[in-house]
Amino acid sequence: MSAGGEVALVPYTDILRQECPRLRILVVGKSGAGKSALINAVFGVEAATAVSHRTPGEHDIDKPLSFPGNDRIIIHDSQGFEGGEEANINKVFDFIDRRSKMQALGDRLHAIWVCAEIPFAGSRLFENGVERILKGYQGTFPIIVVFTKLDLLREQKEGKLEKALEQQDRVMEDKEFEVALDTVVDEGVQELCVKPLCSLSPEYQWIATSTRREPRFKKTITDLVQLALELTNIEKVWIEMAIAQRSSAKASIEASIRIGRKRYWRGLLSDIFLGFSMRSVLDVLQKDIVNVWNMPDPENHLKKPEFLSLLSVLVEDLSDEATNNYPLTEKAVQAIIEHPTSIIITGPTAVVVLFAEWVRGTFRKTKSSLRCLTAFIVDLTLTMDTLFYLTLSRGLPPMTIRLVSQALRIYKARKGPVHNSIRTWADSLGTFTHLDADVVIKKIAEIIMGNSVKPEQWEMREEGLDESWMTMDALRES
Ligand SMILES: Nc1nc2c(ncn2[C@@H]2O[C@H](COP(=O)(O)OP(=O)(O)OP(=O)(O)O)[C@@H](O)[C@H]2O)c(=O)[nH]1
Ligand SMILES: [Mg+2]
Repeated sequence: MSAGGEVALVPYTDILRQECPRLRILVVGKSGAGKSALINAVFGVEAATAVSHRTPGEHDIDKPLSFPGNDRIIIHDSQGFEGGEEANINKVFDFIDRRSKMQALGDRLHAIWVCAEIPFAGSRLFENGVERILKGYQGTFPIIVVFTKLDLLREQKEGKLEKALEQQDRVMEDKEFEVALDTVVDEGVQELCVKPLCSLSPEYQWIATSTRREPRFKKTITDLVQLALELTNIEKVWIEMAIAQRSSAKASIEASIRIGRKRYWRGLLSDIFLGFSMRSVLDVLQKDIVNVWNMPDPENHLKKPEFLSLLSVLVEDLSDEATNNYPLTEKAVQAIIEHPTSIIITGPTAVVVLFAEWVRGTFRKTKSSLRCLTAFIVDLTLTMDTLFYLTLSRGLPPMTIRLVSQALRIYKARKGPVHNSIRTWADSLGTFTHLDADVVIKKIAEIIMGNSVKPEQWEMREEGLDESWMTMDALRES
C-alpha cells in the first residue's frame, strides 16, 4: 500500500529483475580475439573494468565478471584452449551442462558467444577446443559465432583493391570503390570464416563484427544484438537481453513495446488502472520505460519527479481544451508533486484546471485521457531514444541533468508531427466499448517506430545548458 492507501502498481521490469536479475553469457575464444572489446561495445561497460590485461590462463569460467557500470550483465569468460588441454575443454563442457540445467532463470546460462578473430593473415580460425564445443552443442543451445576485427580484414582488402586498380590503370568513383570493397570483404569473410564453420556444422548463426566506432562497424554490433535476440526463445530472457545491451536503440524500443503489450498499455483501455491516481499510472509507466533503456544513471535523474513534470509539459497540448490558453503552471505542478491530494491552482484558465485535474485526478477512461497517456508513452520513449544517441555519442557517461534537458529540447522540436498523428488517430476512434486493446497498442508501437531517431540522420547539437533542472516554462518556451 502506498501512503495514500493505494495498492501500488508494480513495474514489470521490477518483477523481471527479481526473477532474472542479469543476463548470463559465456564468451569463448582465444586470448586477444577481442572478447572484452566486444562485451564493452555491446553492453556499454567501462573499458577499464572489462578489457582485461590478464595473461591467458587467468580466466576462470566459474568466476564471472560483473560490471559496476551495468549490473544487468554477467559474463563468464572461458580459458583459452591453447594446446587443446583436455582439462580445460572438459571444464567448459561441464560448466555449460551444469548451468543450462539450473532451476532459477537468473542462474542459468542464457547464451554462448564463440569469438574468433578473422584469420586474414593465414592463422587458424578455431582452436580444437572451440571446434569440439561447436560440434557438441549443435542445435541444443543458443550459440552465436562472432568473427571479430572485421576492420582489419577491410583494411587489408582495401590496400589490395587499390593496388589492383593501380596496376590496371583504372580509376573508380568513391561510391563504386566502396561497393567493390564491400564485395571483396564479404567474399573474404565467406572464404576465411563461413566455409570452415560450415564444414564443422552448417547450423550456426554467425556475424562478422568490429568494435571500431565508425557507423559501418557500429551497425555490426547492433546486428549482433538483433541476432542474439532472434536466437532467444524464452520471452523473459529476450527482454533481459534487450535491457542489458546498450548499443541498439531498436532493441530497447522493441522491449518497451513487448512490456507495454503485456501490461500497462493494455490498461489504457481496460480496467487495470481504474481507481488509481493518474500520478501512480504515470509513475509506473515512467519506471518501466526508463528501466528498459538501462542507461548509466547513478543519481537516478530519470526516475525523478522533475523529469516527470517536464514530460507532462510535452503532453499538455493534447489535453481536452484549446491550447491557446496558458497551460499547467509551474506552481500547479509543484503542488501536484508535493501535495498530490491538496492541489491549489492560482489563476489559471480552463486548460490548466483540466490538465492539472487530469494529472492529479483518478484514472478515467476518456478520449482525452487516452490521448494524453498515449502521448506520454510515446514522448517518454522518444525522449529516451534521443537521450540514448546523445549519451552514446559521448561514450555513455553517467547521466546528467544537462543531457536530459538537451534530449527534452531536441525531442520537443520534433514532436509536432508525432502529436498530430496521435490527435488524428484518437479523433478517428469510436467509443471505448468498441476499441480493441491490440489495435491501440499496435498504433502506439507504429507511432514510436515511425518517429524514432534514425542513426544515419543523427546530428549532434551542442547547447549551453545548465546542470540544474530547467523550469517547465523554459521547456515550453524553447
Ligand atoms: N582493430 C581491431 N582491434 C580490436 C578489435 N577488438 C579488439 N581489438 C584489439 O585486440 C586486442 C585484444 O582485445 P581484447 O578484447 O582484450 O581480447 P580478449 O579476447 O578479451 O583477450 P583476453 O582477455 O586476453 O582473453 C586489444 O588490443 C583490442 O584493442 C576490433 O574490432 N578491431
Ligand atoms: Mg578479455
